[in-house]
Amino acid sequence: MSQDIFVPDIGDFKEVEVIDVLVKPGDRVDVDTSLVTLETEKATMDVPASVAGVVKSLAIKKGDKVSKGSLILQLDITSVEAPAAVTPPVPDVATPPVVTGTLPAINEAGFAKAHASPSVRRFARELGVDLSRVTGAGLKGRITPDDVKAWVKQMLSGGAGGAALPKVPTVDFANYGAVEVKPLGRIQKISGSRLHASWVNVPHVWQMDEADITDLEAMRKLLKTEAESRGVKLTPLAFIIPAVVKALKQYPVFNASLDASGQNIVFKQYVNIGFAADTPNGLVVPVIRNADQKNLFALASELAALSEKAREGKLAPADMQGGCFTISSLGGIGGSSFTPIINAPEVAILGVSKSCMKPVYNAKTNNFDARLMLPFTLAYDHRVIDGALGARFTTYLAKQLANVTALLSGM
Ligand code: CAO
Repeated sequence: MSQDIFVPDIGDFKEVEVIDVLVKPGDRVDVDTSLVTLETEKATMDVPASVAGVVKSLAIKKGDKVSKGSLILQLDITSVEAPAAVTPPVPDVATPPVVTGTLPAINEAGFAKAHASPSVRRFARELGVDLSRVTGAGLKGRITPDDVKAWVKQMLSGGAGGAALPKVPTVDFANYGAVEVKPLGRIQKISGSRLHASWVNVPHVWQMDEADITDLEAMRKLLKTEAESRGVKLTPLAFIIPAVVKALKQYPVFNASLDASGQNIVFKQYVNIGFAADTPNGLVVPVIRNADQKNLFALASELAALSEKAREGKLAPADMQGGCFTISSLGGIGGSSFTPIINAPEVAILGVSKSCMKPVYNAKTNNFDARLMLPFTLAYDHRVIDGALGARFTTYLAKQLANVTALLSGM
């Protein structure tokens, strides 16, 4: 049986150039194997296979222009046998991990403009190398694989001014019992390198607080029927987003980023909120654009639609771009608090945990009242935001969440 593979939703781009065809007839591909590389004026992107199979025929060639829905190739999906139940070979323990030191975060705009072939771009991505920092020794300054390797070596030896990180010991786990080795998924590789870049480049501070959401929860229950009649599920996140929007408007530096030079703060005049979504393929961050212009039900329905698209692996690159601030909610799962990693170059992220009933002291009655409290943690970039502002932001946010009437009347 054969299946046609088309160009997925690639955002607003049309007539995008195919700069590389990465497979040929007869090649076996797995889910997520990159098939072709497309280049817009802003970035290059790989189109991965959505199913496994053997390439039967190609419908496009290098240099062609394609848009969403263009046929890429035909896959024979019957000839793919179930993977044999064998233990993949354990990597040679003598092989050192490729990158163990600190590399600066990738500047996406600079990376897209770098003069390098798709294979060099892929190589650089795997290593987490920002191509905009690499000097090309090839023809007309083209960056070669050797340039990338030399740059990494220089960085790891502290040649660029920073000392290399100490290495984690390499262990041959197979010496101690049976093991099974599985490669990281495509999304895990991308998010892993981004999270690592943020972890080593951004001085994080975590500010914890909790909000009294007793009235918010009562309102959510009250609006549930209306929401259901509109086909929308109202989860706490739909209320947390507008509260965050208000806090971002009150403290605009949280809705900002450092520019590539690290010398200027870019204040964004729009409010796009990303939210971490847990999917079978890994962590993704879809973005709700112009969240400040959407009401509760619109936010709830966009949340549900984007979450579903994320879980089905159908998010287009544009669905995950342009975020200003991210919310990571583990409230539906559990845990009393956690310390999220900033989705750099954003400067802050909110981690939300599971709400629970707690005794809260009431000074008026000199009693303890049972209140529903929502624990949350704000992580912020200390290069841009000072501690006092961090605490002001969380205090303000808790106030917005506690006063649901005011929160909804402002929408
Ligand atoms: N406290 C208590 N209950 C909560 C809650 C909270 N803070 N947040 C959600 N819930 C409840 C919801 O009300 C819902 O219960 P009901 O069905 O009874 O109403 C249930 O938990 C499930 O909610 P949900 O998780 O499906 O919906 P959501 O809008 O809150 O979240 C999404 C959507 C996509 C954020 C979530 O599904 C998800 O993927 N969370 C994981 C994010 C993640 O992995 N973060 C870590 C990133 S760092 O590695």
